[in-house]
Amino acid sequence: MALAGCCAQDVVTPPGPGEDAAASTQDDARAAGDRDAAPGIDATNSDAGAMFLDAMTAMNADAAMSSLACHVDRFMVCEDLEEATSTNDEASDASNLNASSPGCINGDNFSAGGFMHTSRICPVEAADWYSTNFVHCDSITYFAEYRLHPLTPCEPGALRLEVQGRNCADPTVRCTTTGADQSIIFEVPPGNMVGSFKAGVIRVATDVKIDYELTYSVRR
Ligand SMILES: [Ca+2]
Ligand SMILES: [Ca+2]
Repeated sequence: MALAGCCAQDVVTPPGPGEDAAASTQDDARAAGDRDAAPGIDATNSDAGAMFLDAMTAMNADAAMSSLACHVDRFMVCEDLEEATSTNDEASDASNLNASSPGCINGDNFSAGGFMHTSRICPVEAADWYSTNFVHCDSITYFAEYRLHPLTPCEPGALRLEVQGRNCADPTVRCTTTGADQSIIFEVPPGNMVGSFKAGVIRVATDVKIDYELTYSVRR
């Protein structure tokens, strides 16, 4: 017969010489079983394969993450000279960092300025908080910006930059993330007071030691 491939099984063929109906039925059943079994086995292998690949991907991701220089043994010595005698883990204990310009020294006499500070987060620290004095202008709105740049290779999000009282959802505040770098820029409206901003470098990942640069600047 010239039938082959997909359509052969659909043709009812009378038992030929030496064959009987029962044998044909067994063959058909076995063939049907094979047809049913094959996709089932394939699907199982496929699921197992996908799970295996997922597991390998996760393991590779974990391995890649733990191989980053920031991940350390938390019991290892981690020197932080800035906190040798007192900690700055909470906003109330913030280290003071003075900018080269606090905004408007008087009236609307604005000058741009800032600082760059290099420091370290150790595995046992919750955060590093810094306070910076500022002065409002009489009628000028200016911008203040904190930028966090990790110097130690680490996954994005291992640290979080925060400025007390400034909410990223506020239209006068803009928070951006570029790779591991974070920035918070916000408006400083006209006013008649002297105050201080408090910025925190918060440790999010566990068992990390990260050197970083915190940059502050004011501009119009
Ligand atoms: Ca520190
Ligand atoms: Ca600290």
